[in-house]
Amino acid sequence: MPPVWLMRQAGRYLPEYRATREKAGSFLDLCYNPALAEEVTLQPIRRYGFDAAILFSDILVVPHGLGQKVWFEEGIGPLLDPITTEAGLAQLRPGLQRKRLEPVYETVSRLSHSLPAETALIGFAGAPWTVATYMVGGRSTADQAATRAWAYRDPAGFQKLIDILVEGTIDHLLAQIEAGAEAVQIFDTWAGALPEQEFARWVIEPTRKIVAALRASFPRVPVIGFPRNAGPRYPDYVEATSVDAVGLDTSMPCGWAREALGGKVTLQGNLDPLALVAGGEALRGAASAILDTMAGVPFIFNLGHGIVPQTPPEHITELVTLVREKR
Ligand code: 1CP
Repeated sequence: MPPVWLMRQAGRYLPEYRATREKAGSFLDLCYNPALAEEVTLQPIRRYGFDAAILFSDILVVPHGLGQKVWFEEGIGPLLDPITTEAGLAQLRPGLQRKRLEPVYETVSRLSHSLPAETALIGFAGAPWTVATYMVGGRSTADQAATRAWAYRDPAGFQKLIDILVEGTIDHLLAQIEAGAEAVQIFDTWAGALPEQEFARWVIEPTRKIVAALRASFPRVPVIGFPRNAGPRYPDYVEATSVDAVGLDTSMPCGWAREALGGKVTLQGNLDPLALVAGGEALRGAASAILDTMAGVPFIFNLGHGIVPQTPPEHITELVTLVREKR
């Protein structure tokens, strides 16, 4: 009987999201408007009755809260004033400016009252490595080259950026939990870009520190890790970080994940977002295969990455019905 929610379940595929987004002005204005951010978090819950709501925000509010210039350009995505050397870290303030992010925590607090009692509220942050790729690259990059190059050229300098992000991320997640988040997810979208040694240093170690700090204050709040495209390194990640649950990306064979991790950690995933776009037999076949493979181990049905804007909203109704009929 798996619970179901979907990554990027609030977003541009929903007409009601597009309408609210227009009202808000810029994307960051929406993230920092508690009434409107609450509204877009609730929209997919009203439509589909998912078992969990994920806070509407973005991973890039953390660099913004650290003082970096961040803005969103229509058709491009996030843009940042890049930091590419240790000297560039002087742009940042000494710690997370909670004041700047106060509207985000107010959104969480509102949601903890407005969500139905049976709907879990998930807070989130980007993992330090993934957030660093945007801070250093200045935007979304295909291969995270500038960030990987800095990490090789000057590991001690790059470590300082990661340390700032570890502290800021702990602070940001603690504030969300204090405001009412019942679980948190750490998104490491670009984890798969790193070779083994680098993966241990820049993906596993920072995440381990974050999980340990959260657990010290809130031992019962589950932490979901999402080391996207980490492939055969998933078991090391799970073991070393001690996350409670792990999000499987689309490329991960469910049978392999079940064999390696089933029962040790809750598994979450991993329908291809494009199967959701296609709908029909492709969707039913792919979703059923996942549900059949994961039957009997702790499992949360989700996508292997986020919903894409061209997804027909009615395909999600079909998916949720299918997951629930399997119960
Ligand atoms: O114009 C719009 O409305 C912007 C689209 C959009 C949305 C809906 C962006 C810009 N961010 C979001 C919200 C968002 N982002 C959520 C809200 C909750 C939900 O899931 O419904 C979450 C959890 C995120 C997380 C996020 N932002 C990640 C990690 C997860 C992932 O998808 O890999 C990343 C990498 C970002 C950065 C980001 N924000 C937005 C864009 C276009 C990007 C760049 C993505 C890229 O590099 O391809």
